[in-house]
Amino acid sequence: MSTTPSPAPPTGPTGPVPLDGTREPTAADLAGSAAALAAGQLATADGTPAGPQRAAAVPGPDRAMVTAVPGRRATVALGDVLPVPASVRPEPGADFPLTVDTVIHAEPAARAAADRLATLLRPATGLPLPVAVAPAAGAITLALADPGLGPEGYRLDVTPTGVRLTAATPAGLGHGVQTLRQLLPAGVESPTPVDGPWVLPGGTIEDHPRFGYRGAMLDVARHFFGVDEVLRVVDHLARYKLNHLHLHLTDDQGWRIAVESWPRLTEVGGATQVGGGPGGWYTRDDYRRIVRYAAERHVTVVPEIDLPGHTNAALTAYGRLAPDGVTPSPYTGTEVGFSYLDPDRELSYSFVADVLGEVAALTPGPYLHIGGDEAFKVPADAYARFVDRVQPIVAEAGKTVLGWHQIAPATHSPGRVLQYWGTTATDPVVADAVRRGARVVMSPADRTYLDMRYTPESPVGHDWAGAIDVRRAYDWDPAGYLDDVPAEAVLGLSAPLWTEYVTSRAEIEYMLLPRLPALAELGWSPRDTHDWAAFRRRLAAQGPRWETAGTGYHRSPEVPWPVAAVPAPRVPES
Ligand code: TNX
Repeated sequence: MSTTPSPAPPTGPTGPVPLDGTREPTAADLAGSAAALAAGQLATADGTPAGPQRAAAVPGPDRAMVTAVPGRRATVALGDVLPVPASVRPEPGADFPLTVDTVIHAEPAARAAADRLATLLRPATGLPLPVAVAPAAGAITLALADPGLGPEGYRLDVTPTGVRLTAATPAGLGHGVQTLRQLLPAGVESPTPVDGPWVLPGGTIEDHPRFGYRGAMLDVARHFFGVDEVLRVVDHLARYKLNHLHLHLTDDQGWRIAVESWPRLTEVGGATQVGGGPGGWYTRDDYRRIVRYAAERHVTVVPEIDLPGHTNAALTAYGRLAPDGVTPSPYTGTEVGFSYLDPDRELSYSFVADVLGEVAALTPGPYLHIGGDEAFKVPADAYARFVDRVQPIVAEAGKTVLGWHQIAPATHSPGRVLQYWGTTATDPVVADAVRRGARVVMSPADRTYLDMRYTPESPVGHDWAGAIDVRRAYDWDPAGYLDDVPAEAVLGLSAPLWTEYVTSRAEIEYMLLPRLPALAELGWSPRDTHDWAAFRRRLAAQGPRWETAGTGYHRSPEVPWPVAAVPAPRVPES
């Protein structure tokens, strides 16, 4: 696949956009928003202040300032959650108001989820919301108790006398916490206290995901993004109940993960990026931090070491790995398909074993992604031999193979998963691999590629798979996309964000939002809830949430966004 250079961004009025949400951002706006984030002026998606202020204290309780207003009704309908829950039974009149006296009650096993809920709700509500082990009247209770909704499911009961969230696992509780957050008005995203009303709508939600694999990919190789940027992406995933973060850690332009046995990979191979900037890489501790932060939010990190192509950065670090033995120059362009590890040399395999062994040891999740795309210089038989040797190395490292669907022709290895990024509904080679036991994660480029422009006029992005606005991202079925691949073989979907032309946190968010929630809903919600008219209305309600949190997004004309109404700061009562 060749890549198309990004045209110059359109010129236009500049100003404090996209945060006022009234027009599409220009490239300059996106840069300005990035600067604000760097200065710690905006908030992270999970509601805590960004950047240097991330660790700042949650506002303390101030009883004089916070009063329950009797008779106030919930302002969000029980079903207005994204992704839409599997089952919603509203109970009008059974709303639950949060007050200064509201306690979050959690047994020790549910404590982490309770703390997360309190952390999400305290800044905007200004309520103390203490987390207690002892049961309390009128509490929000979180309990690990199996409601029979599967490993990620949860049940939420909201009554006037208390709220109860139950799930069989901490992940289920985590998803329920995200639902609770969305049932409060948009102001809940504010990093500082604002007016509510902080009232949860009455009724019962029973919810569980359609697919077990719901992911997004961030390419940190073409442009490098630091740990804080990655954590913020995790926040966006968790909010919409996505559970896998695929990190594209290596490519021609950069090697981004420290490998102790081959230290020059990062020292030399991590030193630049597209456009010639300084690049960067994750130390082992950086990577552990990402993995831990993601795990706390029930997101599994899937590391990708792209092999045998997309390896120029590795070859610049260790010229002896280069097929012709000649150390190549660092690459800062956007072409693909020119570099490769030699499938006919033993050194290639000891290198791969060292790297995959170290990355596996740092990764608690089950998958190692071995890439496999666009190895244009490697003949098909040599390529298949290479994959046949690398797959067992992954198994020896205790992991399951994930790879781009180009690895399909290779021998089946137990559990292996193909990530389909094609744009055609028919792929006999993939269908054959599935018959031999492979399963599939769907990433069709014309639906899920978050690096594609929304429209030809978008200021950022590729266009080789066409423009993808929200409806195009939403209106398809992951289980029905590929002919001759049965629904049972489809583990789910993942949305890749390649970053040849994405250079900042603001640009990441502009590309993610609002397509990420569209894809998240495809991954989570039952097929029979699929309804563009209802979806676009629920999606529209996310706009004020992003604006309140200081998160930029594409104001797609396909979505009936409300007129921007960022809540005013609360005026303390005298
Ligand atoms: C194809 S999708 C690629 C990447 C590019 C992307 C740009 C895939 C497995 N390979 O190398 O970054 O297109 O959209």
